[in-house]
Amino acid sequence: MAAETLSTYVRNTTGVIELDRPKALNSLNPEMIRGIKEILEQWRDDAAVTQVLVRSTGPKAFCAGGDVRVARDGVVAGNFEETDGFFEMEYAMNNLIGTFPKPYIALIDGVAMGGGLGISAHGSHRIVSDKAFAAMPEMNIGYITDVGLSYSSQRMVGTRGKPSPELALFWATTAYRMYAADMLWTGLATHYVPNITEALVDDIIARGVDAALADAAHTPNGEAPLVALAPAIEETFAPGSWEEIAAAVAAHSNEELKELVTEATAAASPTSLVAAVELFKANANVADLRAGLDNEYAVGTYLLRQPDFVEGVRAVLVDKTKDPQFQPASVAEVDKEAIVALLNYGDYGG
Ligand code: QUE
Repeated sequence: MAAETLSTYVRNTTGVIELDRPKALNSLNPEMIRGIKEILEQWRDDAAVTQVLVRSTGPKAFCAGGDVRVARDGVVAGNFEETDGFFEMEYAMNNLIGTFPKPYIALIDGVAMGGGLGISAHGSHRIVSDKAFAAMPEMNIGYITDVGLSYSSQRMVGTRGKPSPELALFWATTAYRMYAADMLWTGLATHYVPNITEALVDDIIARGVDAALADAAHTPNGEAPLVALAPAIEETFAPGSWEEIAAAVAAHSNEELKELVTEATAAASPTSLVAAVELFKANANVADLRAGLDNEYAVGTYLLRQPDFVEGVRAVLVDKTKDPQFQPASVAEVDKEAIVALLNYGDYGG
């Protein structure tokens, strides 16, 4: 693997994937995605590789997402075939991780958003540090929660001991930042190591991930912030429509939730919010991760062709003016039926 933004190599019997694009917070460009996909296909069937470790070379970010600036350029140029192909390859890589037959270990030692969760959350070992946080902010760029997370987030169990589709939908529509304690409680993370060091990496490679974690893993101090918020979230983020959710939040006695949701969705694409609710409804009932990714692809390729994606990436990442003019501008005007028609609702009865 020669791409300068990614290094892959085998140490002892560990396949190591290093993200090395620090100026873009390791956001995944097509070369990086292709490189990860191809090396995983090789290591999956290579008996000399017993586990895979993915990490960042830099101290700041694990991975801030997919390179949506490149995707936006493709859309602006009318190059939909290439842009669709980018997402198709990324989702194939996510499914490869979700079905990987060996330990797949992600060292989440910094920001993990969007595509960064797609290369970590489907693995068997998601190790988070005090520098880790996780968010899905796609509603701010006219897109939806993808890379398999609209499927897997609804099924995660965590130390809480049960999944919560409502909490998952809350997380995916508000860009709420989960830090280590929230990630362990909800199941996004499996292990907590306050300070991830080279010694930990060396130990994982020398003795295997489970032996290393038996010594290094800790329990976070204090309660996860979501413990207190979860009851109100579960009373309001029931799968219905975004309008029902917004009305339930507005009528709820929990002022903290009301404020948080109002503020978080003020600059969100109305089309994204409607699409996210439908996508989560559909992906609550599909058979497997691949079917969940197929639904994301169907809605995602549709959204790339709507005005909000180009406008959202412009306002958030290109010009950074944070003033997106989304169209339609209200949830009531969104063509929900066009989105519903794209989705496989599995065995969902409603
Ligand atoms: C939504 C997103 C992304 C985002 C912000 C959003 C995303 C992404 C980045 C990002 C952040 C910093 C960088 C960079 C990219 O931000 O996918 O190159 O330096 O990659 O609201 O989906």
